[in-house]
Amino acid sequence: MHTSAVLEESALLTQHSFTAEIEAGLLQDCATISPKFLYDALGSHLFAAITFLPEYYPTNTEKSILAQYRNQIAEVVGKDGVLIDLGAGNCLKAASLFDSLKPSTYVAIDFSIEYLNEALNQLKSKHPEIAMHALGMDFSQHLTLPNSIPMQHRTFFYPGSSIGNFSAVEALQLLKKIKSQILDGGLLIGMDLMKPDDVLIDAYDDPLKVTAAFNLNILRSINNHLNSDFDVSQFKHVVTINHQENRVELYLEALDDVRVQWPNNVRTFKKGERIHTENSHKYTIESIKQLLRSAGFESIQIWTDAKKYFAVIYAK
Ligand code: AVI
Repeated sequence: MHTSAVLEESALLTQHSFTAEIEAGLLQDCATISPKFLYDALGSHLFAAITFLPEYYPTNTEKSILAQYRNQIAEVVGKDGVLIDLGAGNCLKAASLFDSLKPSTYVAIDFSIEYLNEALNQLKSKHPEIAMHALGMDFSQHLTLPNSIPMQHRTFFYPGSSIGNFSAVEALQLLKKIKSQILDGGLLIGMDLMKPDDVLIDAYDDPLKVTAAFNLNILRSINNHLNSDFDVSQFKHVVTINHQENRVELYLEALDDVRVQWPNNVRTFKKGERIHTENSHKYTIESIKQLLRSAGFESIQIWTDAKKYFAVIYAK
């Protein structure tokens, strides 16, 4: 079969499995939508906007930790390696490490390939000395890198506490998968720490309502995948803190009785009924160590900020 036909067929299979996954989530008593569907082209731009909000402390705090400890980090990571950016988005975080880590190869992986290509094209012209590859991949399902990417000196970069958007079981599985792809390299990961509720609420329900737009946009993303007729104006963004599970939870709540249909199916939501769209887990230094050790990492180095809001970890 011709390569483009193979790609088209695999895109169709992926679309088919997405449709099944979305339908199953919507038809549950407590409807859920996987947070990966937040990141369509607009959603990726909205998330990038969130990272500029003063209330959204993770990005700036992580940035300041990476800057403050850049020499120590460069020492443990080493130079001339392969930097593999999981959930690369606009690639800006990884790019900020290029000067100190001097990677020979940069592999940017993200769910949204269109957005990734846009970002990477700009970066290529600025850093012609680095071989760059963009991979559109749901790495939570499969983390298989092309054979052309060397096994030696790999550093997986997983910033922003994106690991926190997975359940404990999924996070452990993903970390084990990453560990299995590392020979002599390591994992540089950002993880968000537990903190007072008001700081979390401000960060996830910001006054400019950018996070609300980001969350509501998932319904348009679902309309595109499922051919459904969600109307974003019939839902509102809701944030709660689950202290038992140490996480922020995002929902979309029906403002009235709502009927949503798509080919061969229908779901009604009573006024006040919620769709669960995201969990964002928060950690302690101890829970970080435990999680990474369970995934098989033996050496764990942790850097935090003065307020202990966020942690950057290098694990081998
Ligand atoms: C990508 N991820 C780590 C973000 C978070 O903080 O959990 C997603 C996000 N959701 C709302 N605001 C940001």
